Amino acid sequence: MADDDIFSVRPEIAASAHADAARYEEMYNASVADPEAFWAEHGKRLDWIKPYTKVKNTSYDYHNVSIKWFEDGTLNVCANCVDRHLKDRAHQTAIIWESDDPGVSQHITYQELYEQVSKFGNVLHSLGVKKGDRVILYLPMIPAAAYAMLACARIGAIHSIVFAGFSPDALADRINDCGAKLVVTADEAPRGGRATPLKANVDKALARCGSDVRCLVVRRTGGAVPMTEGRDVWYHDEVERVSDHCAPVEMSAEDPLFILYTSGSTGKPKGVLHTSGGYLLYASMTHQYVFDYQEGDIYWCTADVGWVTGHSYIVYGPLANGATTLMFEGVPTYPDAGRFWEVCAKHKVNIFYTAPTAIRALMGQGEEFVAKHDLSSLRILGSVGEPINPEAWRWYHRVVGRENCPIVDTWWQTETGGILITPLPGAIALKPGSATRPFFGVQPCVLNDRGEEITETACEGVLAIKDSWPGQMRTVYGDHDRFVSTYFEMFKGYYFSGDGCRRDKDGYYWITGRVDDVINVSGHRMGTAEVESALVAHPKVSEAAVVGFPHDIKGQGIYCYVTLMSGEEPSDELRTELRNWVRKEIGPIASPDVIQWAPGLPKTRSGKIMRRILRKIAENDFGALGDTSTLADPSVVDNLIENRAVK
Ligand code: 6R9
Repeated sequence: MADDDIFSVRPEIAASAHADAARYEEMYNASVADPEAFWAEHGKRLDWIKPYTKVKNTSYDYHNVSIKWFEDGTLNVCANCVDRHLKDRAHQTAIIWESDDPGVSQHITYQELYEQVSKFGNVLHSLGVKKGDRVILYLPMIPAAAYAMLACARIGAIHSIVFAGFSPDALADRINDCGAKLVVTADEAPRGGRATPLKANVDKALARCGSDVRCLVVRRTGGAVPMTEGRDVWYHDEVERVSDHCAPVEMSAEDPLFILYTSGSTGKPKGVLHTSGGYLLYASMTHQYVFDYQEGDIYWCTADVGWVTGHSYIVYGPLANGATTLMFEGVPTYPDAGRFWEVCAKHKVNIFYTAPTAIRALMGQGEEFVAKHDLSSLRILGSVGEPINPEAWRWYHRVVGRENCPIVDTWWQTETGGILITPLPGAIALKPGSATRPFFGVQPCVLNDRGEEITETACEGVLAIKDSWPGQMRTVYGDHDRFVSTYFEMFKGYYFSGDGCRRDKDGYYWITGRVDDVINVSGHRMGTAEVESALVAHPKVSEAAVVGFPHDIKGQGIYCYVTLMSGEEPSDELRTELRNWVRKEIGPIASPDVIQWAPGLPKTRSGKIMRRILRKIAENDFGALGDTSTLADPSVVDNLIENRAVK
C-alpha cells in the first residue's frame, strides 16, 4: 500500500537542516496557535524601512473577503533582494545564467546585479514609468528578465510577465487587461536551437492595443527586427543615457508587486495580484526551509520566469536569501536528453527543482543520459506542477538522486504565492506521490461535497485552506468579485483550492488533481491521476491522460489516452495487457473502458495536460473544443480526433 511506503528522514540531512522533526512540530504548532506572534517574529527576516505594528488583518467572510499582512510596514522588495546583500556578499554570484547554447554561461555577482537593476530602473523612469504603472515583460530566460522584474520592484511599478511561448493574441489580451504602458521584450528568444520572434509577436499584439503603449527591446540574438519610430526603443541605446544610481522607492507592504495571469476552468485568464511584504517574506522563508537552503549552495529551479514558480523560486525567494540562483534559457532535451544533468555537473548544483512532466520525458529516454554526468553535488531534489506519479518519483530518487537526496514534492498554486504543502527535507519522512504535510502557518482541511470539514484523519474530499498565510493572492486584478466568487463562494469561510485530495492515516496529503478531473465510476470516486499513475508505471507507457466520459451503466467510464515509449508498437494485445495491468494496480473498478493510442497529448506551454480538450474528444463533442490557442502544439488535437477510439 502506497501509504505505508515510507522513506525516512536521512540523519545527515536532519543534523544540519533548518528544521528537524521536533523543530518542525514546534514551529508548526506555534504558527497555527498564534499566527500573529509567529509571523510578527518571522517578518523580521526582511529589511523594513518602517517596521510594521500590525501583522495580520484577514477575512475569509464571503461578504467581505480582505487579505492584508504587515499593512502599516514599508519596504522595498528590490532592496531586500539586492542592496542589503552588498555589505557581505557583493562579490558572491547572485545569478548563474546558462544559455540555450551549451557553450555559453555567465556569472553575475550581487554587485553587478545591483548596477544592472539600478540602470534598468532608470531606463524605465526615462520612459515615463512611475509607481503603480503596469509593465508587461515578454522575455527569454536571460538575466535581463530578472533585472527587469527587480527594476520594476525598485521603482514601484507592477510587472506582469507573459510567458514567451504565448501568442500575440494572448499577449495583447494581457496588455489590455492590466492597462500596461510599456512592454519589455527582446529581439528573439532562442530555445532548443530555435528562435521565437518575440519582437515580431509584440508588433502583432500592439496592433490590438492603445497607441500609447511603448516597447523597450533588449538585444538577445542580434536578429534584425523592425522598430517603430516613437514607440519602440532599444535598451542598449537608452541605458547609455541614464545614471547608475536609482533609489529604491518606499512601498507599503500591501502595494502590488506583480500581476500574473493564470487560466481558470472557464473564461478568460485571471490576473492574480500579489503584493510586496507578505509575498516576499513567504517566498523567502519557504525557499530556505523547503529546500533546506544553506549558505553557499548552488540552487537551480528549471521553471520559466513566465510562471509563478519562476517568480517565487528563481528570482524573489532565492535572491531575498542571498542565494546563488541558476537561470536556464534552454530545454531539457537540447542538444540531447542529458542537458539537465550536464548543467548540474557543470555548475555543481546542490538543489534541483523541476516538474514531473520533465522527469517523465527524460525517464523515457533511458538512464544512460543521466549516468554520463557527475551528479554527486546534488543534495535536495524538488518537484512541482502536478502530482508526481510514484513511478517517476522512484526514478528521480534512484537514478538522479542516487537514493540519497530527499525529494520535496511541493504543492502550491499561482494563487498561493509560495509552497503550501511539502515535506521539509530534514523533518518529514517521504512517501512517493504525497506532498506530505503543511508548511508553517498553513491549515489545510478536507471538505466533503456539502462543504463540511471532515474531521477523521484518513479521508478524501476537496482541499481547502482554513486561514490566510502571508503569500496569498490579494485579489484578481480589476475584478475583486471574481476573486471572491472563484475562491470563497462555493465553500464559505475557506480558501478553495480547486484540487481534490486524500489525507492518509498519518495525516499526509495526497493531491488527486483538479476537482474537475475527479470521475465517478459506478458511484466510486476516482482520481484520474490514479489511473494515469498506474498506466505510466507500465514499462511500455511513457505518458497517459485519463478523463471521464458519459457511460450508460456506470455513470462515467474511464477513457485513457496513452503515449507509448519510443520503439513500442500499439496492438490489441497491448491494450488488453494495459487494461489488466490497471485492474491489477488499482482494482477492477479502475479498468479502462477505452484506450486510445496518442502520439502526443495536448499540453499547455507549461506542460500541463489540457484535460478539458481530452474530455471533449472522449465525449465525441468536437464542435466545442473551446480555446486551443494556448496549446504548445495544436496539431496534436487533430490527430486525436482523427484516430478517436471507437467505443
Ligand atoms: C506552482 C504551480 C497549480 C495547480 C494546482 C495543482 C497542480 C502543483 C502540485 C500539483 C500535485 C503538486 N499542482 N503542484 N499537484 N502535486 N506538487 O504549479 O502553480 O501553475 O498555478 O498550478 O497545479 O492542481 O492546483 P499553477
